Amino acid sequence: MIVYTWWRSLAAFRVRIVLNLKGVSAEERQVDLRKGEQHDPAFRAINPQAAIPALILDDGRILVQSMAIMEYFEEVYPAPPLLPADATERARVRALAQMAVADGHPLVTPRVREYLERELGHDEVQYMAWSRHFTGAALAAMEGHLRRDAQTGTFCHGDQPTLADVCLASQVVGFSYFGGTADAFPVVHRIYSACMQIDAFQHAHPLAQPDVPKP
Ligand SMILES: N[C@@H](CCC(=O)N[C@@H](CS)C(=O)NCC(=O)O)C(=O)O
Repeated sequence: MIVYTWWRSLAAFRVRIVLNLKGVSAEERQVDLRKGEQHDPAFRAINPQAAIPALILDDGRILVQSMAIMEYFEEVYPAPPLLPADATERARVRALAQMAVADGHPLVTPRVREYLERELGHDEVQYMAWSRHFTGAALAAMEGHLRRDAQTGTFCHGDQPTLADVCLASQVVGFSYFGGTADAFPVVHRIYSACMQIDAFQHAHPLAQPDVPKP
């Protein structure tokens, strides 16, 4: 199995966490988004969307989109479960996950940055403000639900990590990229701290990756 990843990618971070939680190993291939390697024809043949993560299974089939990949691992490697058994509870976990994956993260990807800068003339300061705003808005939404709901425990849903925690962790790290700190969101912050006690999360963290630029 081959996973296309890059140290700073939030979507790849999510997939790394799930691989670690499930105890599944995959060969990692780096796609440097800063260098635009996602646009290389060889990579576009793997993912025509020009985005990571992408996963090549041992039989050659290709999976893309972090949620689809994570749910694939959940189905194929059920232990430990990252989704609740009950359908209504699963919907809650998926909803929390999507606040990060579907609503927050897509607005701060390199392709959005390129458009803002090239087409709309935004500068670095404006881009950072945009990204902080939308990343924070997703965290604020998660905070509201986590604070209100009785199912919130040590983690987003009870006392074991689920896909909601994986996505929360990626969103918190994304917020830090843009100068935000999760202590503005106390429940999110508490849950993020609990996640980061777990090796699977720690080892997947962007700053723990071998391709992180040396200072
Ligand atoms: N919704 C997708 C997002 C994938 C995505 O946009 N990945 C970013 C890195 S975190 C990327 O490769 N972006 C390339 C670009 O924007 O040019 C997922 O969750 O997998």
